[in-house]
Amino acid sequence: MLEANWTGTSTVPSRNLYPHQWSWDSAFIAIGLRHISPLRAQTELETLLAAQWADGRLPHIVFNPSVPLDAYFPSPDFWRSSTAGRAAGAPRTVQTSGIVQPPVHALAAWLVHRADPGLSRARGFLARLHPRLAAWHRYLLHRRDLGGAGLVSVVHPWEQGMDNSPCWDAPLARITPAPARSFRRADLDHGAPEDRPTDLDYGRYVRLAADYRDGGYRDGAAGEHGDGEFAVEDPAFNALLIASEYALARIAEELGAAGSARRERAERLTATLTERLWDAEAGLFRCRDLRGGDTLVPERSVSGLIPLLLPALPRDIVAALVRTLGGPHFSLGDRARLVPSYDLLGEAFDPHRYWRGPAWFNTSWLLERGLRAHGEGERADALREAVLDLADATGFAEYVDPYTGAACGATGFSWTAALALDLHHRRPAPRERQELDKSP
Ligand code: 9WN
Repeated sequence: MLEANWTGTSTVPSRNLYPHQWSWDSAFIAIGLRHISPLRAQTELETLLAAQWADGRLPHIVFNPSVPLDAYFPSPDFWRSSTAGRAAGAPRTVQTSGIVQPPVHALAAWLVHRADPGLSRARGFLARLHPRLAAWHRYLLHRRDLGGAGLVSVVHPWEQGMDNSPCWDAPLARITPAPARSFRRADLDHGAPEDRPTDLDYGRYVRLAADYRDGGYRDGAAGEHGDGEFAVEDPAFNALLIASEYALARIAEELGAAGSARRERAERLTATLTERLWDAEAGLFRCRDLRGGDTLVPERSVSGLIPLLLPALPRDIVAALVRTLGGPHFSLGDRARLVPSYDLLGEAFDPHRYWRGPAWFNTSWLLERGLRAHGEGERADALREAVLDLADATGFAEYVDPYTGAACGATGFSWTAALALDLHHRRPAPRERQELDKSP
């Protein structure tokens, strides 16, 4: 499947629905590819990073010029990166979007390096990527600290990656939608309308992206507040940045430089994340809506569990997150087969609609890692096996109904295949498994 989705320099998330290169998809894809072709995994990340803007931003889509313009909306002629993004340093030769996606890349680069350090050193993989990854983190930490407290804000729901989450309902309600006749959606050619975002939400996505573009993709200068109408501090986005800061520390050390400043920053950011987004009563992290009176969004999303990844999280928070994961709102190991994207008891819950309840494989992969990192081996094993079973049973579906495991969205979805491959390779060998099964 990854072979079928490979274009020669990168992997499309899905042949029909997403025919270009996506930023966080490529990071997850590289994490799987490293087990079968470390060279291809390195190339995947190199292709993405070659489209980086001079201000450090890593665009969420890198367009393939041989794909027809109407195959995906918003297409290159909407983003107009090389003209509208000129002042922000958009590349001239490749067309990209102007927004970003979660920074999983340094983590991916480190894991890819570890799969074949000899090849990586011989090709100068980390030496070439390190300055670009450092600039990417600098962009986020300096240009996107819109709340002024140290955390990064997303300025569009597509940036956070869970596009249609109920967490965006309140912040999006303030945005005047672009008129429906001013654009044509391409996603409905391939996806069922009842599974995809509504036209009204699409109109708002388009308005936000067009306003950002028309402002030259400018962000608030350091220390100033950006003036966009949508600015949210999201727990998963920031947790992934922190996890990638730890990875950058190890990358720096591998290259003979010091990593301690990055590790300290990762710890400081973990403390800030906890101060600003932790909700002890609910037992999970919340989104902070900067333009909505700087308040916490009262929705429970899988995003609020992802900080479980972080090694410096206080023990009581780890314990609370593990309880929330298995409790009535997410019900992992009980009613839910994989981690639902949104609160099973939430008013907006829908088992099939995009990011409003169904389970995605990347979030379960991240939580598997988090559980394992905090000594929850049995729960991590059970989640790993559930990911492997459902990836296989659904033909590598984009996402699944959290209760039944039925396939939804695209089939042949690259990160599902890649992350299943990664978990498969990290499974203990059969004899070790038998020993474990026998142990009391
Ligand atoms: C917009 C590619 C991307 C994923 C996102 C997922 C979806 C795009 C869309 O597909 O977003 O970027 O058109 O809905 O929500 O997480 O990266 O797989």
